[in-house]
Amino acid sequence: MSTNEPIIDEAEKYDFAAIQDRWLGVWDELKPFATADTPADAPRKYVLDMFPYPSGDLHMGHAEAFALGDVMARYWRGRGYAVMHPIGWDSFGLPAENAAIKRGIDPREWTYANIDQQRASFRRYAPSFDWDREIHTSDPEYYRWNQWLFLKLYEKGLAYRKDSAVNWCPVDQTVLANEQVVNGRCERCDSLVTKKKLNQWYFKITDYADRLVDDLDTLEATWPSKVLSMQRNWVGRSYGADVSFEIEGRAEAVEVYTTRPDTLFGATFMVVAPDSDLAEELVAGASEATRTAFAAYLDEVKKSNDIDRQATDREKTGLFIERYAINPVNGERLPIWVADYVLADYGHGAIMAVPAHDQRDLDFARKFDLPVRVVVQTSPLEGAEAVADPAESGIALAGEGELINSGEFNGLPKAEAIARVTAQLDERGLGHSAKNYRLRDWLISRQRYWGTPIPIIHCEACGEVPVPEDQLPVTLPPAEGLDLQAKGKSPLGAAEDWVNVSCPRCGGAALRDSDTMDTFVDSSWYFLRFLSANSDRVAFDVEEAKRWAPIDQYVGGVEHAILHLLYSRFMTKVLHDLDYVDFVEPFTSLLNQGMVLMDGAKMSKSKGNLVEFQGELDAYGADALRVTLAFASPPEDDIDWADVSPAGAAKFLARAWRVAKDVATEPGTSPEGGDRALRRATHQFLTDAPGLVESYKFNVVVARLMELTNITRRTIDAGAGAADPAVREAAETIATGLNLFAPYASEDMWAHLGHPAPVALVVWKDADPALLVQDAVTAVFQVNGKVRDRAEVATDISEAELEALARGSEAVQRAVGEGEIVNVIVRAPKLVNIAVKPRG
Ligand code: ANZ
Ligand code: ZN
Repeated sequence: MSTNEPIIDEAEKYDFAAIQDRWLGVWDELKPFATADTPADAPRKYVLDMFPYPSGDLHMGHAEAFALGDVMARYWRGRGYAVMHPIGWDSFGLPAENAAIKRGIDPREWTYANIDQQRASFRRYAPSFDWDREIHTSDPEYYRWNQWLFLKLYEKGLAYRKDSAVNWCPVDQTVLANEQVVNGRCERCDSLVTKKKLNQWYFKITDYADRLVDDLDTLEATWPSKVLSMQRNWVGRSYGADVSFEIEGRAEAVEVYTTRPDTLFGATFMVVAPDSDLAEELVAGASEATRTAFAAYLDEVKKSNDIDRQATDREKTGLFIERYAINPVNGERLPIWVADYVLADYGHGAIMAVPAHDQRDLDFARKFDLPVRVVVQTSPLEGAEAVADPAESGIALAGEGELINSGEFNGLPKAEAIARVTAQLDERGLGHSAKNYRLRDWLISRQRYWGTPIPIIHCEACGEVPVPEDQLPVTLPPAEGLDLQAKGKSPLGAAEDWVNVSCPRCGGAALRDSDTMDTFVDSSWYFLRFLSANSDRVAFDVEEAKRWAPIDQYVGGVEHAILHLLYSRFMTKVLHDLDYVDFVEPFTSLLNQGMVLMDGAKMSKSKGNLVEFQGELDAYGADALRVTLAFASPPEDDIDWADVSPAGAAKFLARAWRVAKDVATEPGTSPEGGDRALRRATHQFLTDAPGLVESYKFNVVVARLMELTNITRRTIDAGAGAADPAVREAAETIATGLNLFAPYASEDMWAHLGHPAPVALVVWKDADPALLVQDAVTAVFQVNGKVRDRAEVATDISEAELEALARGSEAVQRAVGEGEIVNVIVRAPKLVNIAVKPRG
């Protein structure tokens, strides 16, 4: 598919490589996108692409994402805005470390070499970045502020340490956040994740759970609805009630959380999470045989993860532990079981089981022969005569209906029953309404080298002591001599000189915390660092944040729909509460671009369908690549590289470029009096393009530019030709419009049109609505030379159309009457004469 031949046009040579060479140096000098001197009162937009991870050179996925983000950045400049469009690298993280281990080099070397390569590729690809704001999260100048942020959260009680059973990847030898466990496997290396008890650092994101859900309402119109629901589901807020159950032989009642207090009369047993403290306590009072069986069961349970445990299609396992709970509404004795489908750290780690109305409880009841009692009368399934008994059918009745077998509550519909049962429990002191969240606190500590050191010192006398702010950054020690693969402990712990310090509080011997931060901390606030990228005084300037933030347009892959966005939203809210920013949501609009596929599949080296970014860039040039990506489909859709034509895009660019080259009028020539039809086409583009860009219909904008180019070419080839002032107006409009997609060709066009660079900062011409009106003339319809009717018609009306209009006129038809039409003369657009002779 690749060819290294330049694109040759018959008449003129459009040589993308020469054009690239011509402008790169000029732009380096001009720095058109620097934002340092933006006037204080300028209208502003902040356009940001999710920053890349330096895993090698840029790939086609980057090519697409950055081309699309650049459309928005360039568009807003064309609309007269000062635009912040920075770039940096998310350069800490495991892959660098693993690559370094494999090659026996320092992770720094690998990381910064990749950054250099990506930077060089970016320069050629020419997104409109403000290069003066480049950041790398692995620079001490950056991660120093991660540490600062950590200390702010620590002061507020939002960063804390606790012992907990964490997800442990046995291959990567590190802790994983719940978010990084996919179907029970490590997100990175795909090995089965196990549980391990460790002392870990957490950020208290659960304090923000409600706001993380509620504030999504403000993004309803500007974020993809899929992302909004992924965010909502991740927080997983549910409403229900906490209900107290007395336990025989125990002083204190046990609380369970249920979203269905209306089904309380249908509870037939209780289930406790086997790995909870409660299970351990209750089982202590059971027989020795049961205690032994429980210990064996617990061992098994510890091997599986939360996701598998909750899978509905999983064979249910469990154990009766010889204890009983009392149902608070009817005094019934409910046997207590332990089973792994109940999780220790959700709700209260214990449930009331209602097998008739909850599928997992039903599966469990059927397996262990426990009673099933229907208490909500649901309607039969479509086509069925009656509701099947769940004990028989194995299908729990989850639907709506009225209560039965529920004493005084019989006859109430579900919603009302939930309210009434809860109110009554409340009155009797046996329950109250409650909320629950799936969201857990954010585990941020990692036992790895290549990350931000946690700025805490552990002193035997003083405990946890924060590193004083003026001693930041706590820089990473050199990797040399450290065992980066230290099993189950932090490599940093072995850096003797680094880890042994004196306590900032008492001066005694103390140890640095040897964990590093999850790299999602780095990316949770980087968009603010860009605003003061070079400051060694502040993480970001509060005034700059007021001026530029929040981000007006965020562009990136849907693979970040949950974690990165959730953490950024959390950090923004924290910074808001600490008075550093005056907004609560960081990204006002979000665009998720699709993927670039090859032959219907995700590209990968192993599949042999990898299209190399550099190869395409060499073959077709940056402009053709960018036009191809924008033109292929709406940005949210996937693009199959097998179906697109960068060569076709290059031809279009050559055509547009030659139009500009052919223009024969001087810069500043007034378009007045130019070809009306061309002027109309130009102003129609200027009218429609803003709405199209702002609704992300980039492919349509490219199509419209192609159309305008063709009309302009036709006008040059006919009539007044290249000297028609409307041709200049059209060519200038094409150049400024094309700049969104093809920075080089448009710059060259602009130069051929006699203007100085950069075209990217030229504000688009205003559309003139008066020019949109089609030119009209009055046509006269005659019958035997006598005027019978008139009509307003377009100047370019065809003869057939005009004749049809005349024949359709009622006045003409009346004049023709019963006569025979013998001749019709049509002079478009002004006249139709119908000759008629009487019949007979
Ligand atoms: C009785 C009941 C009857 C329930 C019914 C549901 C349907 P969400 O919506 O996800 O919050 N549950 C509570 N704690 C649990 C735990 N630690 N492990 C596993 N399951 C737990 O789910 C709340 C429901 O999940 C609760 O409502 C409880 O089952 C179960 F027809 O109580 B329900
Ligand atoms: Zn101390």
